[in-house]
Amino acid sequence: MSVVGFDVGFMNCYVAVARAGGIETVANEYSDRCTPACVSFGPRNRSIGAAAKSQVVTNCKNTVQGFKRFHGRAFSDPYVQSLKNSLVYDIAQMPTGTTGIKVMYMEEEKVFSIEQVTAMLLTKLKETAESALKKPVADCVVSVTSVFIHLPCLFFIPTVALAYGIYKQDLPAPEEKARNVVFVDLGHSGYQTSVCAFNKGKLKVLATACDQLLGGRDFDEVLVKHFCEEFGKKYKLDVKTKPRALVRLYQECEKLKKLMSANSSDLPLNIECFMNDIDVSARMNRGQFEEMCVDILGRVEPPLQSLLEQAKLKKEDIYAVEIVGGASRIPAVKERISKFFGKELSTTLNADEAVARGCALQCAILSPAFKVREFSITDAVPYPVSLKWHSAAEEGLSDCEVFPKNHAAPFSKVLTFYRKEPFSLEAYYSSPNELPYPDPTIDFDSFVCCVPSSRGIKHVVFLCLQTKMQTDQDAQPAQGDAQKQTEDKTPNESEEMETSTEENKGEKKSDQPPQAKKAKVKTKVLDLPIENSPQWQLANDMLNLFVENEGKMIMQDKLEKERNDAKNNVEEYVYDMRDKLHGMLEKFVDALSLKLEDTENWLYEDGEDQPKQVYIDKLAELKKLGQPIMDRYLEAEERPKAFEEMGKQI
Ligand code: ATP
Ligand code: K
Ligand code: MG
Repeated sequence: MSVVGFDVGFMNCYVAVARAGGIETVANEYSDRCTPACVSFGPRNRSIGAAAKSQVVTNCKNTVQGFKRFHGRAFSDPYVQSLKNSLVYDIAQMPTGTTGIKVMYMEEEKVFSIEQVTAMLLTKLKETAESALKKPVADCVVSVTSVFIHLPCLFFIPTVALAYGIYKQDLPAPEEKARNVVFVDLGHSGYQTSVCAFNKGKLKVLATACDQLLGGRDFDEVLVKHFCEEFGKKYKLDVKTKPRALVRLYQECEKLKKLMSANSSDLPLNIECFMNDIDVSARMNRGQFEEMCVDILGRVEPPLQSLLEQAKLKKEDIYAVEIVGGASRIPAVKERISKFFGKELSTTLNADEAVARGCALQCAILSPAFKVREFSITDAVPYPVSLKWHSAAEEGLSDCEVFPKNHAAPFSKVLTFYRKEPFSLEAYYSSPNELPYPDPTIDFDSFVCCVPSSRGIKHVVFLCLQTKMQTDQDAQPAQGDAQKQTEDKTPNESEEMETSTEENKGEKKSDQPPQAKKAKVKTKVLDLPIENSPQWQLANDMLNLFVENEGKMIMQDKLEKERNDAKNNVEEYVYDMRDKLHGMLEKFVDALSLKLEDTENWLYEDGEDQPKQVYIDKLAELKKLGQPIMDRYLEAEERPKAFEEMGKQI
């Protein structure tokens, strides 16, 4: 059984695998542990990862990067609309209303949904994992940002914190005062922070805060904007009109930004043949850069402030501040975080690989194939959840907040309703305006379940918030999943509803509602199917279609690769044999050398683009001529040796 963690970043992806010896980040076919989140479409195949990134400039209209931000967003979402003009590739509305990506693929215009493009990337990451493990991926954990509230997984598993907690040897004992550690991840697109309390074998998320629209990209954009203006004045170039030039400028600005992290002196930016055959050049230093980024830098502190307020902690209560994510390397960012907490920052975790490693660890914990040191994780509910139901007396709707912000999760609560009639319960996010996608056009997902009528009047509903691994596509908490309880009381506002939390130790007991103990009461246990009004959840038939199409595209890529390999074999043979003909095979040359020359020309003309079999046949044809020569050569080589041998024997 193979256990894998994927960090699917906005810009960079990492793959970590769990092995007997521990967690290991694995490299792709270019011996690079970082795989760019990039997919490129061509007339015959797709390229994914590093191969796609190399086409960002040459095939810019059909090379897609930075697509993570479209997840769960309507095409009409103002944020998506605001991005439309700054993208070099086209986006389009999917029939379901979500955002799709429009490209030329196999010489046809195609629109792929954001899920499909992400699946393509995952196909590549899976291949990377499988070639490292030499077996198929059985289980995996994929990182998502804490703002992916539409997903059935519901919670942000604090993977980075997990990676920290499991390896730290000196955590306080369970009965001692917990150690509070702040984690900061500043990636390319998002800024996520959390504060966690650690004891030996235990981690509790106290609070999370994020700025989902702050990342390294914003710093690149400041530079791009600046140089567009400068080149406009200096060279009279309107960079924004040329997608290719714009893409190159983004690449160069990102490089410059990284250089400025290491170097505070004046640095050059040179691009040859940038636009209209003009070479451009400019200079910048860290001081100027920081001045230009002052607004962006001002967004570093608010989430940190919010963490302390939510967790009711003072700066002195924080033991350490751990930073990860590529953009956390920007000196001004580090300076601000460090100044805010009044302490040196720690870099215990690998800034690039921590998330993938944490995912692999989480996967190992969840997988029965691995034994990981006992470690308990209590996550925090990032957005409060409420329940709504029609009260029995037809007095209208009742509701109550069952899981307030930062409530522990996974967690199960037992709610008791006294009803004869069937009724429905609807779960929803209590404060829609606090949700990360403040899009007025979206009616937020709600989860409804119908409780059927029963002969008795007492209904006990288990409400579970969980981060358990599910094979089922439904976000349907089975009763057996009830995992945890405390003495927590939910406010009881309605007469017919009584809420309490019950002792459920292990799965066996939780299968049986507590009433079962009383002999007179007959208990019927039902799984209540949850109807999700999934704005953006893929319907099953759609999902199947996508899976099928992905399979076809994988096959197409494979065929194209085989075709190219077959072509390369012909080419290689031509060069190899020609070398030999001038060397060791010289005396055996006959028609072959002409044939080789013909074939070489053919490769650049009619043979440029042929089906695989044509190349295979061509190679066989050449070998038919070449092999006897090789044989004769070998024979001639062997003959004197054989005589020598014979001589010795005589
Ligand atoms: P996200 O987490 O938002 O999905 P990601 O995981 O792809 O994005 P990372 O790989 O953590 O992002 O970080 C990439 C960002 O970090 C890019 O903006 C990159 O330019 C920036 N970065 C990397 N190294 C440095 C450096 N030395 N100085 C400044 N910025 C850097
Ligand atoms: K990353
Ligand atoms: Mg990241």
